[in-house]
Amino acid sequence: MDRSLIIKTYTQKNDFYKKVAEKVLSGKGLEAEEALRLYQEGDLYFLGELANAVKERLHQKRYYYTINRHINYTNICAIGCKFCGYHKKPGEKDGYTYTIEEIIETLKSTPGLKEVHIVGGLNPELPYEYYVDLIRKVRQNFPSLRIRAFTCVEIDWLTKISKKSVAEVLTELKQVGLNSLPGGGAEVFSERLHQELYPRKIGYQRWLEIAKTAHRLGIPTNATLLFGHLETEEEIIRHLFTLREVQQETKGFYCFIPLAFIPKGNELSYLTGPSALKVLKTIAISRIILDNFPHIKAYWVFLGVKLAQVSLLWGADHFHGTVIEEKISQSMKKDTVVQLSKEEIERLIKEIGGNPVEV
Ligand code: V47
Ligand code: SF4
Repeated sequence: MDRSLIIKTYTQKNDFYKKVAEKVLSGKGLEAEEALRLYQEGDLYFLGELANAVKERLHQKRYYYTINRHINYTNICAIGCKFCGYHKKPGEKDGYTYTIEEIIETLKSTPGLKEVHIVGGLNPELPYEYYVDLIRKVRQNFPSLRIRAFTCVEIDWLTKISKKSVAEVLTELKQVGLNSLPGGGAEVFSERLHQELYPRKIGYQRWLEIAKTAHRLGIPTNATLLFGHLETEEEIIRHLFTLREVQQETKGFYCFIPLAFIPKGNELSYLTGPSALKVLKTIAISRIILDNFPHIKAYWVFLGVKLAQVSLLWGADHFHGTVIEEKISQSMKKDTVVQLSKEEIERLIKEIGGNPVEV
């Protein structure tokens, strides 16, 4: 079926669908109440077609991926979020920290790398110099590698251990070679959930303040949403509209990554995690609301390869990358694939009618 006919069929029988389709297709933003109703009541296919229309307006049939590798430099974390199965408390068995030399050796053993994604826990034993030296040495050894490192949560931690300001820390990291920040640690922009699930981590006001400072200094950042646990639909929509407003102001966000909660190995393991339907609707509503974000990422490591592939038809345009060794999900899903080849990613994209673009 011609996909534009799907929208036509829906809008003919429903005034609400007609109104939102007109707004979304003409590039006018939805009101928060309209977006919430669309997310709550909108049919899965209708949401998918609208999101795909936004995606095609921005990228046509192009779908992006990169040859990348994750380095989770330490799993020791003083914070302990309830949803995290990755961290170990300081002093606990099975805690690890990589030396900078080990990290350089690991990167040398991965040919063809375009990007490295470096994140870790908040380890009280690591001095500020470790972080700066890590970026400096990675840059010295790999002059053209894109270094995406340290979430806003880690940047806040660095300000505390160095007694420097956010701008000072970011400027120093940029000077030694940092290119951008990953989007982790945003969780859900809700004070209720902050208190309930991660009270020792920075709240969303601080997370946004750090992201805005990075943008002002010419450092692009990503943004995430952790969904499928105890959040409400209203909280998801508020999170998305908050990001949309900040992006209007700074234009510094590059990619939005809706992270599907994995209910394993953590204090919320009694939950089921989001259904495939919830995942697709969340990716679609993200693409519709965040039409000022360049990219929506299908993070296959958390979604699973099959659902990530389908989500490329529901508004996502970025398949993240080849990944290799991602310990956050490995700690929760022991059987997860943590590496895809360039050829596999290209095949998955071509199978849904897309043109793969390596970035
Ligand atoms: O901030 C923790 C989340 C994030 C769980 O910027 C969990 O390109 C699901 O942010 N189930 C880290 N999620 C990962 C992250 C990320 C991943 C890929 C790409 C990018 C990017 C960023 O993982 C944490 C937290 O929100 N997380 N525990 C869990 N049980
Ligand atoms: Fe620590 Fe990050 Fe895990 Fe929270 S999500 S416990 S901050 S490693």
